[in-house]
Formats: sequence, C-alpha cells, structure tokens
Amino acid sequence: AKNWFAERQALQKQMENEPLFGQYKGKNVLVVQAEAFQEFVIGQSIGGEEITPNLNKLIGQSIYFPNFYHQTAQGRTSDADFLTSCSMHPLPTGSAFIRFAGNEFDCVPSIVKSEGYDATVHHAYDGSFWNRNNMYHNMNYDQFYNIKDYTIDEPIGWSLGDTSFFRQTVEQLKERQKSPFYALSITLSSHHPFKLPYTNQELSVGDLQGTILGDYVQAAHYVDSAVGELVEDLKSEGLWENTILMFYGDHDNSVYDWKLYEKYFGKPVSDIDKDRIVRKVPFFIHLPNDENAGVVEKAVGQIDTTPTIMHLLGIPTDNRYLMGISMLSEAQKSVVFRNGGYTDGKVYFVPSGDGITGNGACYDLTGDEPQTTDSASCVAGAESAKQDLNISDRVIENDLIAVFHEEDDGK
Ligand code: GP9
Repeated sequence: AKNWFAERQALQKQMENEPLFGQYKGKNVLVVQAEAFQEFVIGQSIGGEEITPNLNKLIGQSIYFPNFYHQTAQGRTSDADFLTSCSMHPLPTGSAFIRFAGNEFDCVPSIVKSEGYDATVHHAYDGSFWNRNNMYHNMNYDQFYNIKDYTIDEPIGWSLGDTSFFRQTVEQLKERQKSPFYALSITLSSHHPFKLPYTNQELSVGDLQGTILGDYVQAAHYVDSAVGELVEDLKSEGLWENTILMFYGDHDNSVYDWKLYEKYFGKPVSDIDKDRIVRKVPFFIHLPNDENAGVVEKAVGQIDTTPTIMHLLGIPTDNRYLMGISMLSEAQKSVVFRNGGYTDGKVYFVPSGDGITGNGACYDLTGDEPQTTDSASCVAGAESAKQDLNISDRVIENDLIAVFHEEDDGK
C-alpha cells in the first residue's frame, strides 16, 4: 500500500510547479457541503424561472467543474465528508465515520492547522449523528458547532433553515476572531423528502407539482437563495475578498423515478444519462476578486478536494496519505466509484449488476453523445479502480496511515 501512495505522491507533486500553487496562501477557506445537491439543477429553468440564479451567477465568477462526481456509498453525507476532507474512499459497507473514527487519517483540518489556520466545522444537527462528535475530535477540528450552538429561528425540515444556518455560521466565525480560518459548513434543508414549508416553495414546477422531484427542485431553489444571502453576508462582513469559497453537493437525492426526470428534461433519459445524473454534483471554487474564473471540463471527484485546497494554499503533499490529486493540476487520473465503476473523462464504465442501471457497459465519452463501446476499452481502468478501492479499504481497516506516519517519523 505504501508503494501505491509513493506513486500517488509523485503525481500529486506535479502541482508544486504549476501556476496556482500557493497563490492563495493565507486566505480563509469556507467550504459549503450542500445536502443532496445535484448538478442537474444548475443552469436550468422551470416555469420560466431559473432554479439556481445565485449559483449560476457565482459559477460565472468561479472555477466551475461541471464533471465533478460524488463517490459516496452507504455512509451518505458522512462519506462525502470523509472523501472531501480526508481524501480516502468510503467503505463498501457502513460509514468510516462510525466504524473507524479512532484511526489516523490526513484530513484537511490537521493539514491546515499545521499552517496556522483555525479549523471549525458547522452543522445544525445533533452532534452524535454519523458519529461526528468523535470523528471531528479525531480530525483535530478546533471546534464543532452543532445544533446546540444555533438558535432555531427558521425551522425547516430536520432543524434549521440554511439561510439562518449560514448567517449564524458567519457570526460564529466572526466571534472567533481567528485568521486565517478554514471552515466546513454542512447544510441540511434539502434533505430527503425535500418538503419545504409552503411559504418557501417559490417556483412553479408545472407537471412536477406534488411529486418528489418537484419538491426537490423547490428545495434546490431555496438552497440557492440561501447561498445568495451567504455571499452578501460575506461581502458586508468584509470577508469576501480574502476568503476562498467552495461549494459542492454531497450525494444524490435518492429519487430514481425516471419518468419524473423525463418530464423535467422534456426528453427521454438514456442509461448512461441516468448514471451520470445520479453521480454528478456541482463543484465550484470562488477565488478572491473573481480571479481565474472559468469552466474546467476535466473529470474530477470528491476525493480530489483536499489536494485542491493544498494546491491553492501552497501546502506540499509530502508524507501525507491522500488518494486524490488536485483538480487544478494538469496531472490526470480517473474518478473511481465505490461500485467499481469509473470515468477518466474519455470513457465511463458501469459495472454489471451494480450501479444505477447495472448494465455492465463501457461508454465512449469523446463524441457529441456518449456511445457504448468495446468493453476492452474499460478493462485496464476497471482493474486500476478495483486496486484503488482495495488499497483504500486495507489502509482504513488496518489503520495503516498511523503505521506510515510512524515509519516516516523514524526516518
Ligand atoms: C444529518 C445529515 C444528513 O446530520 O448530515 O445525512 P444523510 O442522511 O444525508 O446521510
């Protein structure tokens, strides 16, 4: 396993000679992990209105990755957190947050703390859910703000509406008076089954009215407005120009009634579209002064988030055990899904008996529309995906990062 990481570290190292490396050293980082927020709502309108007007505008001022995939499994939101913060794959069963919270990992809070950052995590729900209290303690956060730290002045769904959640999160960051800060804020209002209070349902969803997908679209619109207010708040607090804002969706919405999507898109949904609709979540990075804005088509995944943060802040990856590589780097690797599927942007592999359609197909993505292609084109990639998953499982189950660190320290 350590040899595998040596190869990965060599690939990660490429970023150190690339233009953005360290260009945002010392800036604050605010990461928004949005509940069940999928890519298919971005840039779309319904009933003549944009679903995500604020994000659409912000994406134009950010580095936007339309081919960013979630890689989560049974651990859902906790898997997204583990993938993005610790750059490891989720487990085949259960959640690493619950099963291996005591293990050693190289997660973003401890990495940025070694550079003098204050590191906090914010989520307006019971701190014991997904074993967060223990896992966040182990991840070395300076503080975990949970339901006990929020005033429920906008009750929505499981707890607090995202608008108030963001406002109170910014207040918490201000009160800490620590700079630079790294903060992860995990939203909740768009949780399944997406039923917002009537007054928060602002869109006319037409044919989708009264369906779960209609409710989902309303919820996405609400989250978008909350993000719009967050941006205004950051501006009025004087944080906007010295903070990197990242936004991504954690996982899919568990709605697999394809007739509803056909109504939404107004056209049939093919098998490959189904798989990609389910796996794609948006990812954007807003940099101070709207710098380096543009769309990056490269296929990237949640596991690449921590190395991307390190790239911007200029933190080398030596002696860190991370499976991803920076999304901003020219270096290439595949996005591996927990079911053994993968994509490298050129092909897309859906293993048989698994995945959304389970059709065991290899698709060529290089033309205008994805086409099934000879399965031989996906064989080597599928082998390598299997190996990545295997390495990740072995490392987690045997707490090998602790061993690697000990060996490195002894050198
Ligand atoms: C609860 C929230 C939801 O705290 O993170 O988790 P999920 O049910 O989406 O995994």
